[in-house]
This record gives sequence, C-alpha cells and structure tokens, in this order.
Amino acid sequence: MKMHKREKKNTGWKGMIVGMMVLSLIACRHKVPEQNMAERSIIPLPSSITPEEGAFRLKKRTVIAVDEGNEQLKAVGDYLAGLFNPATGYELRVKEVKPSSEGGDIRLTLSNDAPDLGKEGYELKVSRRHMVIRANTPAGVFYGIQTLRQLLPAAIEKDSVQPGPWLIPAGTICDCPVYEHRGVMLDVARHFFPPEDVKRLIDEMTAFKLNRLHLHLSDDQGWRIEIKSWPRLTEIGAQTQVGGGKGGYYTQEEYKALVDYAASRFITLIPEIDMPGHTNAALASYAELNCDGKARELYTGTNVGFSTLCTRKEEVYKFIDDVVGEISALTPGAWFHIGGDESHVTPMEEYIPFIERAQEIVARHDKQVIGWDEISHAGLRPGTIVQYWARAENAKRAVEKGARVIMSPADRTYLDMQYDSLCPLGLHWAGYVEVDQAYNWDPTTLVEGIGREHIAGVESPIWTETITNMDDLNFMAFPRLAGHAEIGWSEAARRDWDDYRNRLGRFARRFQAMGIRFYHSPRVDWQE
Ligand code: NGO
Repeated sequence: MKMHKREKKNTGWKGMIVGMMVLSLIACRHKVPEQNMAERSIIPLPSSITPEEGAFRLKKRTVIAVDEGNEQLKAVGDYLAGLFNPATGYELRVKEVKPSSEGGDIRLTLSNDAPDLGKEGYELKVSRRHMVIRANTPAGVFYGIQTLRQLLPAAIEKDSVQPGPWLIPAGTICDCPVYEHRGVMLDVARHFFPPEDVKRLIDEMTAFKLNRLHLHLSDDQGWRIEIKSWPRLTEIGAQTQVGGGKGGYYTQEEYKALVDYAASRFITLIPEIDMPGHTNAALASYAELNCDGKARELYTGTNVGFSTLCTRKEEVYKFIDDVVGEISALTPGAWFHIGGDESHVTPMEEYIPFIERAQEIVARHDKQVIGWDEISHAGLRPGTIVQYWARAENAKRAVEKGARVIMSPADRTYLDMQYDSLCPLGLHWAGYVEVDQAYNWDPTTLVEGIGREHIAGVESPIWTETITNMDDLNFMAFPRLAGHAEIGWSEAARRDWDDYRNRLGRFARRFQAMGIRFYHSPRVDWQE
C-alpha cells in the first residue's frame, strides 16, 4: 500500500516536471524571434531570395559534408568550420562524402548542371534539417558561405563563445556577380602596412565577396617589395614613408605568403609598380635611373607628379624587366599593374613609347597589363585594362582603342576622400564622398560611351597619405566599401539607395562584431 502511494506521488511529481519542461520548451520556442530569410541584412544583395517557413539550427553535432576527392572544396569546408567555431564554441566536423550523396547537415557540393551560376555564383538552400550550397566552383561555394554567415546573428562574427541560438532562416538564395573584377587597392607606399594588416584587410574583403587586391607597391615615398637583383630598392628606398616614419617592405617570402593567404579566400593579388612617375624611392636608391645620373633624396612629403625614370636610358628598361620578372614569378594571378599616372615631368613624346615598351616587357613575363587611365595616350596591347580614376576622356579613349576598363572614379570610389568637411582623415581634392554618393551610381551610365561590355569591374582605392593604421583604414573604408562591393556584385536594376540604407543600418552590429571601426554616417539609421 505504502509503496503504491509513494509511486502515485512520484508519478505526480514526474508529471509536473514533464509538464513544466513542455511549457518551458513552448516558452523557449516563443522567445526565438520569427526567422525570415528575406529580412536578413545581406550585403551585397543576392540575385534572388525565396523565404520559407522554419529555420535550420546550427548545433554542436552539425556535420559539414563536402564532395570527396576535391582538396579545394575540403579546404572551403574547413574554412567554414573555422569561421563558426570561435563564436559557437563548437568543433564542427568536416567529412568527405560521395559527390552524389546527400550526407551531412551542411552539404557543400559542386554541381555541373547549373550554367546560370557561372564561375562565382552559388545556390543556397536551407530547410529545417538540411542545408546545401551548390556551385560550379569552390569559389562559388565560398561565396555561398559568405551569405550563410550573414544569415546568422551578428554575434557569429565574434571571436569568443556567444550564447546563440544559431538559427538560419529557411529558404533559397540564387546568386551570382555582375562583374568579374571586384577590387580594393591598398597604397602601402605612402604608409607601409605589415603583412598582418594586409591579411586583416583580405578577411574583411572576403565578407563582401570581393576578389582582387591591388597592392600599390612603390611610389615617391617608398619601395615596398624585395627585388633580389636590385637590393638597394629596399636597403634605401624602403626606409621611410610619408611623415618620415621608418617605412618597411615585404620580403619575397612574405609576399608569397600573402599571395597564398589571399588565394585561400579566392582573392587574387595584383602587384603595382608605378612608372615612369611616382618613382622617387627608386631614383633615390639607384643613381643610374636618373637622366643626370644623380641619386635623389628620399622624400616624405605628399606632392605628386615631380619624379620620372629616365625613359631614354636602356638600363631603365633592364631595371623594369628585372623588377617585373621577379614580381611576376611570385604572382600566379594574370595581371601586372604599371601605374602610369601623373607623370607630369615626363614629356608626352617620351611617355608614349615608354608605356608601350613597358607593356611589352609585362607581356614577355606572361602577364596582362593594367594601368591608370593616362596610359590610354599610348598604344594599348590587346588585353590591356585601363583603370579609370580621373579623366573620362582618357577612359573613353581606352575603350576606343579596344581596352576594357576598371571603374575607380575618385569622386565615388576613392576611400581616402573625406566623408564631409569634418572628417578627421583623408583628402578632398575630388570632393566629399558621403555613403550615398559612394553607393548611388551605376558603372554602365557613368561615362558616355562606356557600357557594360567595356567594364571589367569596380575597384576602391585606399591611398594612404593620411592613413597610418588599420583602425583609421577601416574608418575610411567602411561602410563605403560595402556599397562598392554591392555595385560590383548585384544587378544595378535591383539596387536602391533606400533599401540599401536600411540593410546597412542593420549591419552596424555585424561591423562591430567583426571589430571594424566604421564611420557612423548621419545619412543612415544605425541600429546598434
Ligand atoms: C591620385 C594619385 C595618387 C594619390 C591619390 C590621392 C592616382 C591614380 N594617382 O590617384 O598618387 O595618392 O590620387 O587621392
């Protein structure tokens, strides 16, 4: 009897406990906000988003499955685990499965039946239990992961364990970029940025699906890459910077490591050696590069247009051949940038043959030339790309000569331009560039006569006369760079300033979680 009573009592308790658990579970469920894929703030805006009900929950036991036998895809799987592990505190497992199999919870797969996705597009399908990112290439899968990242709460970006829950709203995203060239240029000559900083920038670019990093490796104030056959370039030419600081340079080993780091994030490095102007650091290192045979003094100011290689000397072409050769050997990418801007002290009759010869040298090292828009004064080799920054007539002339154009109009894309007259950093020779001015334009309608078919893409230069560290660099780059990334990736017809402004405002927490100090433009309602 007694036994029976006790059992009865126990059942009562158990019932209550179970009841409370059920109730708290229901309450818990209610605490989780509705998940809607279309309401997530994704930058750049994907081509299409079709939301469905429910959400996928990232758990400790979630398995990432990749097609077996593809090293690059496996690396992308590992990258994904590495991206989510710090904030979740999980150790997500990556396993290889037969390409045709469904296996795993997050499936990363290459499919050959989606020609619409091109080389960089992807399809991301999320349901309650399963998620698939499908693309034609590992790069496409990688970009799908960047979108997935933005479907999770901003806290996923933090590098310490956060509470979660890690819900990804269900639905389908199909997405591919408009332009193949989506770049950033970093001037490491005016102020040197060590490899860690460049890696940091690469990681930031990655989140916005940018794919080219152009490094401005030489200028009047500094030479920043080791050239074994011309050692004084770094022994002398690298030893200072704007304002007289100690400068610096990348050894070839370090440069190679940057190339590899960028490649692991599907970013191609484009080296630039500016010539014939912007060469004071080289002219200070080797007297023979000057027409008068006298080495110049090192320069730490910010004037432009006063220096030139001696275009009439044969040894100058030997110098260029050696430099282009050594750097090309470190560069798996297809391009070599020869600068060519603001050569104000090189007579035009010398500038033209010089640029033509420089293009031949680059071609001999199997690279394709990129140059600032002034190079369109010269004959252009097939395949040469011209980077429009200042003069529309130069860009138009380039297109008439059959070249394609990278769009870097200073009054829209220069990240060193001040936001407004109160901006503590930057220049304003091209005007003030607020966030809407940076976003609200279409590369295909900017210059008459330059249309979609002539445009390789968009690039945002970060000139560093006034920028000395990563925090300041981020402040000038963000949020404008996010807008440029969207111009490069998303269809112009789908882009709209009000919609973007809204998404950007909701992106504030993500910038913070990523440790990006950004400019709080008064034209955006920041939701922090
Ligand atoms: C110009 C100039 C650079 C300056 C920059 C500053 C180009 C292509 N050349 O852009 O040397 O650093 O402006 O905004």
